[in-house]
Amino acid sequence: MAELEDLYILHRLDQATDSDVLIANFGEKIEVVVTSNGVGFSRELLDRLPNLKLVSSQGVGTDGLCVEACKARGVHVANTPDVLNDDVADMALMLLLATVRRLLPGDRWVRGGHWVRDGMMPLNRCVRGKRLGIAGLGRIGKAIAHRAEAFGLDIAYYGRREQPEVDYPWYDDLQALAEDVDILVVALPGGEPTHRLVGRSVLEALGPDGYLVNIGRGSVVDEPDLVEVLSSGMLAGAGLDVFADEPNVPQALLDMDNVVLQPHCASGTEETRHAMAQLVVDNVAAYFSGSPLLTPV
Ligand code: 8YV
Repeated sequence: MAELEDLYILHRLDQATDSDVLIANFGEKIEVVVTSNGVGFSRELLDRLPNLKLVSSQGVGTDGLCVEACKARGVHVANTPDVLNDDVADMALMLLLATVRRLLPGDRWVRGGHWVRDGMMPLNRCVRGKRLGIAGLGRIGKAIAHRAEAFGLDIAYYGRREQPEVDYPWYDDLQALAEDVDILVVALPGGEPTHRLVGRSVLEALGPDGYLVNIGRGSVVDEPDLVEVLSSGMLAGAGLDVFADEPNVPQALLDMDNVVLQPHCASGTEETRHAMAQLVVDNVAAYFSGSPLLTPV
């Protein structure tokens, strides 16, 4: 924000007491919009900014942005890929290990005095040798696979296309992948093509000894189905950083001991959020200097 404030005339929609008045007064002047995928950029707002040239958005996801409508009008869109791959992949492995090895119940066992009163806590499950399915082997999916190899997991992936340079087995059918693996990590983007792709049939295919980890988008998982399979013991556990209706998480998930929850913070380290913010600003600078965007969508 300091860099933007220094270099440009900003009209802050996020601070406006009346956003309609702000848009009515300045809408015609706006050349660049800075936003995040979480805040989003709607078709409605696009229609009110007749001279817009660029939307520079923080986040790799573009499901909150009206990308097609922008492109149709010749408005460029930039996002912030790559700089967050490592943090998001770390979160995936952290959730996977925390869920399967029951990190939080272990922590509570110590704090609650059970160790002293009841002795060792019940045994949990081993990660090494388990089969891991990665739904979405993009840049983040590959960073997850790289880490998972070090933990001795046996990897396969689901995606629309086979990647010939990748050695892991490819599945074009998510349910078939779920049938063959013990743990499914969702690293798919949000949006219409992936909406509720992970529903009851996929979750049941993972089975009562199976685990789900989601660091992609909450919209990819059918959340009521997930609650049902977890409640009925048809799935062993889940590690979730993203949800269908953030920041609201179903009470049933909050009450479950076999679920690890995070507040959509996989990229939420100071270093990575700084790198993402810098990329947002650098894309704006590239536009104003007439250079190609660094990370166009
Ligand atoms: C951010 C994300 O938390 O990059 C993404 O798509 O989901 C996260 O890194 C989100 O963009 C909010 O800024």
